[in-house]
Amino acid sequence: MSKLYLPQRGVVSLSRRRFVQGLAVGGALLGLGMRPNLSHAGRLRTRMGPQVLKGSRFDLSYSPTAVNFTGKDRFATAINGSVPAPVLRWKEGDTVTLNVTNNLAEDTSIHWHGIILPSAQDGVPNISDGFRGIRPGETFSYRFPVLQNGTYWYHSHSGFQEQTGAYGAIVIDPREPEPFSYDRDYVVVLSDWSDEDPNAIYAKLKKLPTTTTSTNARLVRQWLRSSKGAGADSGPTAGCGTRCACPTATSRTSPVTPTLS
Ligand SMILES: [Cu+2]
Repeated sequence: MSKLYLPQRGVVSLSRRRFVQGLAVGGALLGLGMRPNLSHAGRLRTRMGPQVLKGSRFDLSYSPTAVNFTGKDRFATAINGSVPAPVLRWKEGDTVTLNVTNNLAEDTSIHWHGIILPSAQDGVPNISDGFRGIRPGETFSYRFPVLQNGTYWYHSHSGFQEQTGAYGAIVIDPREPEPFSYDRDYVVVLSDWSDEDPNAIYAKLKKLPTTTTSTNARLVRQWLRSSKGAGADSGPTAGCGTRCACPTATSRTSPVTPTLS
């Protein structure tokens, strides 16, 4: 289910009606795949998209939060009760402090995607210098200078927490004012949602025959054969897209871009 978020205007998507319906969810939420720590469980707080938090000190907290995007009650991994997580607005040249509290029943983390920072602050458990993740009940303080400007995002780097809602946008205002004027600044976050346990989805992905090297190699050979007759501009998608005569590709529900991985 695709969702489009405009933080200052609310949720705009095909699922809007159901999303808004879902915000009224409460009460019994049983049989869910995420096994949330119910003592910290909350309800999705934002009706109008995520909050925008501004400044140099931020308090972020993870908690399982009741959502209903599709008509089914589920738990998401929310940050400050919000999916997507709050938009963080930083200023180039500032030093930011981000206190991240873990109210989940499992370890968590935040990775600052695309941000130039010391390795110890990068937030990838067991890869970032000395960072082992944030244990349940703990608060970890990230602190680093903001050396760039632009639009980025942040997300959990633990388990499937990102897939279940733990992601948000970062907007870094430049040190010098922009050389153009505008009336309003919008941040668009695109994501998708499945009611299915992401572990179950992952297990199935690993079993799809298309993920095997031999199948991919066969697709590449088919594409090479078909692209010979289709002209030099044909790429893999053009060769195996919706109008492709390739029997393997036409039996699929979406265009296939063969990769050897
Ligand atoms: Cu990332």
